[in-house]
Amino acid sequence: MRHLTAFCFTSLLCLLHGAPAASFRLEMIYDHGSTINDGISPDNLCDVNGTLYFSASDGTSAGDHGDELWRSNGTSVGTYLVKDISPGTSSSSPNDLVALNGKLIFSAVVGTDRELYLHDPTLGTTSVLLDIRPGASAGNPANMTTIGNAVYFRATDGTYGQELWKTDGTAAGTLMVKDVIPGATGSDPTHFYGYGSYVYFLGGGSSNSEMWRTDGTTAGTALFKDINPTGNSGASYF
Ligand SMILES: [Ca+2]
Ligand SMILES: [Ca+2]
Ligand SMILES: [Ca+2]
Repeated sequence: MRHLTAFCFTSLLCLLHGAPAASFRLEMIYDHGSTINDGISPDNLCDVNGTLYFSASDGTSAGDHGDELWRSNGTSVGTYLVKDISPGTSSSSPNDLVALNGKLIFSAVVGTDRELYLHDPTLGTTSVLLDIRPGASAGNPANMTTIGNAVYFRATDGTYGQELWKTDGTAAGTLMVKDVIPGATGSDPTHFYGYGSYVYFLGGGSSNSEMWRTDGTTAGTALFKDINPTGNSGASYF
């Protein structure tokens, strides 16, 4: 059993199946290869209405797909590659997977262009939600956090630097909330946390990193507390 457990964690995708009296059964549901180093290394796990989405690599040899978006319903037959976003052995390296109203939002990279993606399980589609930084340059969306009916994150459109963005899962509803530091310098918001009617986060940029909050509007985004008036408080992990 110890051998099986170690093998599972290093080489296979495993799920814990619930059983009465708080006991669990560890079961192998997917086996990509016969050697212990031939694992798919699932990461970035995210539950969307009972389906587990994750990033994994089936290898980089001819016929493999690299690190791409996978899904599992807890069965072997229901565990498979969702889409080879970066075609062939190159990796799209899906990251920051979050669920929003039954859909999956994440970032992926093709070439050097990491952008915001949407997977719709109902339609079976996986595509760029918005090319935040138009063209081949990367918008680099990151720190995606679902709060209510929106996902908050940071990104750059190439003009305003890394600033606060949000999306409702539509292209039209994906927008920069506020250019906190006017112009090309980014305020680099992180650590989004919903509380009451607001989203609290660490923002303000590298020279004045403090506790901010937003109600999702430009006018409603402001410094909440200047904890260290002479420097960075670095307020985080709310
Ligand atoms: Ca690929
Ligand atoms: Ca782009
Ligand atoms: Ca800016």
